[in-house]
Amino acid sequence: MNNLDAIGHVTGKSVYLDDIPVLKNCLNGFVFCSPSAHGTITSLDVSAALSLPGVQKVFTWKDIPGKNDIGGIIPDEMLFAQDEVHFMGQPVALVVANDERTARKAAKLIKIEISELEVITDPRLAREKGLLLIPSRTFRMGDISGAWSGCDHIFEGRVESGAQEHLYIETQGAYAHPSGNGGIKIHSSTQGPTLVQKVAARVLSIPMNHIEVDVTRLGGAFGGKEDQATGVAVMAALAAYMLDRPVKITLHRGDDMRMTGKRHPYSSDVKIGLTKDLRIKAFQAVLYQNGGAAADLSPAIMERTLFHSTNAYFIPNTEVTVHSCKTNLPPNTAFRGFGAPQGMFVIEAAIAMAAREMKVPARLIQQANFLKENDEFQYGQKAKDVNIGKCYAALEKSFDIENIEKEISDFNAKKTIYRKGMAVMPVCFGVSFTNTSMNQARALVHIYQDGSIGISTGAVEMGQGVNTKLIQVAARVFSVSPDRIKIETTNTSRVANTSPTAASSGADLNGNALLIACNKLLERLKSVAAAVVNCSPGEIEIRDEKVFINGTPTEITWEKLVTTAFLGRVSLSEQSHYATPKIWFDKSKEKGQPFAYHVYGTAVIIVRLDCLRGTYKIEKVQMVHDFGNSLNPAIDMGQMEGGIMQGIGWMTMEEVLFNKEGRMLTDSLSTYKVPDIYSAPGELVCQALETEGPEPAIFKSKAIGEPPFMYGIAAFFALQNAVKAFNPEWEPDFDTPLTPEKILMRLYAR
Ligand code: LUZ
Ligand code: MOS
Repeated sequence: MNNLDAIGHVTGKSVYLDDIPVLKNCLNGFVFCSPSAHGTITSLDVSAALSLPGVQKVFTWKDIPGKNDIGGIIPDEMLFAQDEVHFMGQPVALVVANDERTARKAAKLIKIEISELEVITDPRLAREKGLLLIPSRTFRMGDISGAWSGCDHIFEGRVESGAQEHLYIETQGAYAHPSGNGGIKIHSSTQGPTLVQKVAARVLSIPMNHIEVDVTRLGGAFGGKEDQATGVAVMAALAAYMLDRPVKITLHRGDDMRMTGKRHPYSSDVKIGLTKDLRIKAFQAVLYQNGGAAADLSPAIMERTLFHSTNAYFIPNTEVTVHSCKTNLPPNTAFRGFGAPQGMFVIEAAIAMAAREMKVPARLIQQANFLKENDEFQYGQKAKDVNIGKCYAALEKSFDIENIEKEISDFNAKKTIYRKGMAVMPVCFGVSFTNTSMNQARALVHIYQDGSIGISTGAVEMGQGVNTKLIQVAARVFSVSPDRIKIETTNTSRVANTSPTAASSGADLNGNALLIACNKLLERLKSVAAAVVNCSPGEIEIRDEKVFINGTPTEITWEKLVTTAFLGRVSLSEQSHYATPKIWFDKSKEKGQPFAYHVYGTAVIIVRLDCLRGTYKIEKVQMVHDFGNSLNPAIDMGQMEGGIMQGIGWMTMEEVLFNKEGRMLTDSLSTYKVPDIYSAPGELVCQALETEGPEPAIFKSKAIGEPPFMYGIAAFFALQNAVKAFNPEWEPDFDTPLTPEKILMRLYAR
């Protein structure tokens, strides 16, 4: 089945937040932000802005009826700065005017005086000064201090990974209006409608039932709207509530880039110990997470970094610590992979260090240490249905790695201005929110009298195709045409207390909840049919919109059955609840079974480097990926291609820069380079590993959102290998992104 949004998207008919017709008298808000990254506000004068004709109100923290707190996990983030500012771009005030231009103009008239304080952008420096967002955490297994003596080789090094801008096509925005009986309705471009509802209630000091959040679809999110859509939505709600008028806020691209957090940069120290036979005996790492000025989702991201710090390997003795450091940058946040890519880059860098010194291809070290069935992860879970070895073997076979390696070294031996490089990236990604309580979902299904079906869940469509997958689930259970089914907007009044659509688990959680509701309705309809034809419900089947008895078709159509049920006063609505079974985690021991299952796969990337210019081309990406039993191969392949491209972008060209004063230097598309069509791989081949798929995955179709992102890490090591082939004297360092500029310096480094 095609993505049901495809036609709407290409014809421009899909409705996004900015396409929702607003009510008469709608006002526009513009956010006034801190011009300084750290300081004490000594004066704030909004009088000139307020007196500009067309300006209705300038909101500051003083106008908040409830709590000035929008923190998602811990209460450390204000809606509007109060006494101090902690990052450049931090909201200080909201100007609300009759139109956006006026609001923007008025914001320029606001006078703020700030007594500057020291700006810290380096996470290591922050830690030295004791600036941590939350207490540090360590995952341990085996005996790390005793393990070194058993190693034949020990290597140490430093690893840096950079930030990444989400660059969702649709910027952050919200539209709120009074909805009667003291309520507020918020249309928000958020992955987490319930979080918006909860925080708006807290800030306005009204109960959650007075706030309705509605989401049609997002123009991309990638994690950037899991937590960070909340601020803008709550500002719109505040203004709508206080002024009793509709209010809309849409961030311009530059403002969005300056105000919102990115993927966390990490700076890490790593030590790895191996035996002669390439077995990794010991792995120790200390990671400094650059959290920005407030916790946001950093605690959860830190946790996922710890879970994935050994990637797809079994390492008997490990000790990994993450410090979540408070700096004067926008609060860094969720981004596809959620800390896992950063953790995996560290272990892969350590393997690359070892490979170089031991003069073997890194892939042999990777291969010698792959997880096997029932191996224990450092967090206590036993690895099940492990197929990393199978993925690698399939890749080796279809790709003929050894032969390609030889071709590449022959090519490099010709010493043209080009060099080629290759690298392999295995991936093991745990599926479930690491916070066990978030792994729950609900669905509401109505069958209408005419046989059409309406579905509400907590899933937010953001281009990933979850709505199409949900339709497939219902169509399969009822055995009706997908045309009969409509997915409603995601709305907190219809489906309450939802988890954000995140952690690659939107289809699993909401799909399983939907499955339960549909099955209940199906059983009920079967009983109705059984009563009509005088048999037992067990003999009834509904197939292709017809009722069958013991395999024989009857005259009863789907529509007739539904009408009969309705006239018989049988309920045609169902609401259901799903909670992922068997998962748990004990934080006091840092052990448990946090994931419903793991996704495995292996990719290889070949690059061709122009050693005169430092520019490069990704020649080929080939991978073997375990999709389980894919519910929608077209959608899953789209996620695969998009994910790997985004991963390659993070590793090679997307460079977020802040200066010492905490000013973002890459706040537009002329200074922040993302992959375009010219950066796409010359060839991309994805082979599906045929597996049965795990039970908790919806119809055994494995989660696809995040795992492919990490294949992109191979691009970094492939480029490194190409540079080494040109400049053998170069001592490789591990500092992403490996931009053409950085490559050029390394090509000629002595
Ligand atoms: N969000 C979250 C996530 O709140 N918890 C998670 O474990 C997670 N994992 C991946 C992406 N988003
Ligand atoms: Mo996410 S990084 O919002 O799954």
